[in-house]
Amino acid sequence: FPVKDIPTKPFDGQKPGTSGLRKRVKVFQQEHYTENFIQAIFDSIEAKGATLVIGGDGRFFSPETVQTILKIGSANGVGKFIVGKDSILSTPAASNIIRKYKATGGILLTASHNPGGPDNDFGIKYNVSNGGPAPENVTNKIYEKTKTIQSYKVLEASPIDLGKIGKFTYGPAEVAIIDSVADYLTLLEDIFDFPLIKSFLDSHKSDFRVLFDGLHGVTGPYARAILVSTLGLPETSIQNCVPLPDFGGGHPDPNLTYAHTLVEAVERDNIAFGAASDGDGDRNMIYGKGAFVTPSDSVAIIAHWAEVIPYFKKGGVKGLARSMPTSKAIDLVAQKKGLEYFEVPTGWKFFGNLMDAGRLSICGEESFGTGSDHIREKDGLWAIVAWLNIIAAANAKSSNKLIGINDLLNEFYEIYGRSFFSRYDYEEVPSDGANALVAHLNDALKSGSLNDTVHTSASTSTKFTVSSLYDFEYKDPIDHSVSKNQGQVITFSDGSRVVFRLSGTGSQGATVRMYVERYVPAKAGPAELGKSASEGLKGLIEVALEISKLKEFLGRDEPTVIT
Ligand code: VG1
Ligand code: CO
Repeated sequence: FPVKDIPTKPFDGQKPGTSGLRKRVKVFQQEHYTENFIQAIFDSIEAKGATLVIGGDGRFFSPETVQTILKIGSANGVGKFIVGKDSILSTPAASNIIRKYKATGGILLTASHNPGGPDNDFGIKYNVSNGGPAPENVTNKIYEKTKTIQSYKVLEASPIDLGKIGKFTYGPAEVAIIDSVADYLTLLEDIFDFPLIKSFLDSHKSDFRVLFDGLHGVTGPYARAILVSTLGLPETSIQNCVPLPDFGGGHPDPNLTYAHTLVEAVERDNIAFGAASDGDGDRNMIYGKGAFVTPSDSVAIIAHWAEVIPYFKKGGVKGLARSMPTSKAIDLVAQKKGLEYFEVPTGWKFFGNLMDAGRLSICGEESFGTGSDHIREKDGLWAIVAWLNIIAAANAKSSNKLIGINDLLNEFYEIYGRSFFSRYDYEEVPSDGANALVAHLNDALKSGSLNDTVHTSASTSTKFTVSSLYDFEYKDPIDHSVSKNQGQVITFSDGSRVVFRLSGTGSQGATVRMYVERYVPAKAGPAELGKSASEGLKGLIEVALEISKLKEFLGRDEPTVIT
């Protein structure tokens, strides 16, 4: 088979971030840019005879990139490609397929929740054989290769029709185009109590209506198969469920700001259970009429109720975990249940080793990411069906009044207390300002100048005393690898906490994230526990902004997004 060596030169900045390489589409469209990065992946793995899964969120530039991967991959000796029809595989579905068919790894074409289309973002991410994002030793290797690349290999073959399911030959390789949804549906049916959920939904057609919003990302076909075809909900229970290459011009991020199509419909139509997912299907938001579930609470509540989910009932819950900035609600569940629990850096790749070692079952991130060891990615629809399963089970236990989202939240707070949590994002700020903010906090860390200082909130008069300031560092308990500089943490004597971190998924400028958490014990009572997050955190946020001098450094009065 004719293989050509194409000469090229390295591009700067092909360093994978929190979740792969993400740049503007225009950057990927430069001659050799995408090819270089793909060759660097093949230079970093055992490509000869490999089986590779390919799919993504269907965003603009995906079909072209699938063909590029087929050409370069087969020239590098890949034996088999398993490709989602029309280049579509949600991130969790891809993780499942890598595991189920024992593939060497997978290449996911996604920039997740970032907007798509010719003027927006594209991304390429490599996942390893456990189905999870490549760990840092692999992504560092890929990056090193991109710095010295001199040529890439291509096989001259005509493009494959990605719209036809079946097995095809492609030079020396085999290409299997598969149904994007079928394996994932089977997976969820094995995990959850679908008959229980269905009978609950059937008997509450008018007082427990469901609405899922795909935000025109990849999850539309998955949600239709699960909610409509399997659980028997009406067509009207899903919206924006046709995947579009530009997500209909929207920002496919399931939070109160960007998922406004869901929020509005839920409020207008009195929907008891609303949910949304992001572009590539790994994030989720649970939002019913008058009820918003903070992701940090969501994972903790799923852990609290785990026994009603057949998968955990059968296999048990081995351990719990969260990313560092995520609130500590799940820690309290672990303590109560006597389970091991972990705090890892931001990004799903850090959970994989713990799961593979049989020490972690349920975990989550504050950034609308929830999941378990059924795969090695966070899983939006898994979390949504988990909530339906829990609500159905809670209602099966009590025959009196309908139990909804808010009842589960309140019950949880009464048992464990409440961790008020919020995140402020300052997007695309000048890198200089962001670096100066980090340096300012580092100075305080080194000199100890903030230790024991007392700060009073002007509006609430609450006093906060700094108890420590540190830079989060993680040593993986399994492979002992160390990840440094994962965020600066300020703790206060009342147990409150503020974290500052630079985003690793942006495609332009710098994005600063400020995370605030304040714990209120159960004994504080319903009035205190039932406050809104912004009320509960008002004083702490003022103090955090003052201590960090964030507004001065970033030149921004208000964050771009509050979640
Ligand atoms: C963000 C989130 C992080 C998440 C990551 C990937 O990263 O904060 O929690 O794991 O996105 O999610 P960062 O570095 O920008 O803070 V996804 O849905 O983009 O795969
Ligand atoms: Co995502």
